Amino acid sequence: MTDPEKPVLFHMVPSRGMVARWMLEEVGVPYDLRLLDGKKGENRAADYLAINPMGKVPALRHRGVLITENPAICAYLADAFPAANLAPAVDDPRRGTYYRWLFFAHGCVEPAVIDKAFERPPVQRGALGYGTYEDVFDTLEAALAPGPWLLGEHFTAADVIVGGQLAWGLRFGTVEKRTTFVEYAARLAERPAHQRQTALDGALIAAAEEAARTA
Ligand SMILES: N[C@@H](CCC(=O)N[C@@H](CS)C(=O)NCC(=O)O)C(=O)O
Repeated sequence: MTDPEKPVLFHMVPSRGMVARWMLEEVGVPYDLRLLDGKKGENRAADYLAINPMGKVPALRHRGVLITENPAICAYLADAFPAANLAPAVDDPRRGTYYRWLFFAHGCVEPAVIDKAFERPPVQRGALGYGTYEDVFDTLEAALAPGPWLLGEHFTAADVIVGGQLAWGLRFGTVEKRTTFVEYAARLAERPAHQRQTALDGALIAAAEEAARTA
């Protein structure tokens, strides 16, 4: 019998699910993992499509509800487990700043980074939600410059999402190695929850590589 109070993460490695898992580690509650093998097409099999018709990970099930989209998962977890203090209270004016960066992450940073990675030709600045790549990263740099986190001293779910995207971009060369970004990523990497997630997912990646080698 599964406990509806225990979050279940539908996950693959490597994937954006690693950011959701980092968030679960920040929250610090027990969770179950359903690991899918993308190489075997498990995320496109009927039983998973019944869970998420997009065939994408991450997906989170909690209290009988399914949540997809990384920022939604992170924001949901912050609210569902308020003791972890990963979001400003609903009546705190800084909730506005928090929403701003959560949505900026998905609406601006993610498409800018992906367009860059796949060398998609630029379209009109006015028509593109994120404007230009430079606008996105200049804006983010200014927001991160005071530090240590997007909301100053308060580390929130917005840092998990933005930080996850920046770390990916720095690693794969789609985000410029500006000092502000590099130092922010280094601070994030020092977080115990981030280190736990990296070790746990690193072990899964190593096991998958070993299985592929010996297959
Ligand atoms: N908009 C989704 C994107 C999720 C996504 O694209 N996940 C990739 C892994 S990084 C995936 O599941 N790919 C497998 C596929 O589409 O078949 C989110 O932010 O959570």
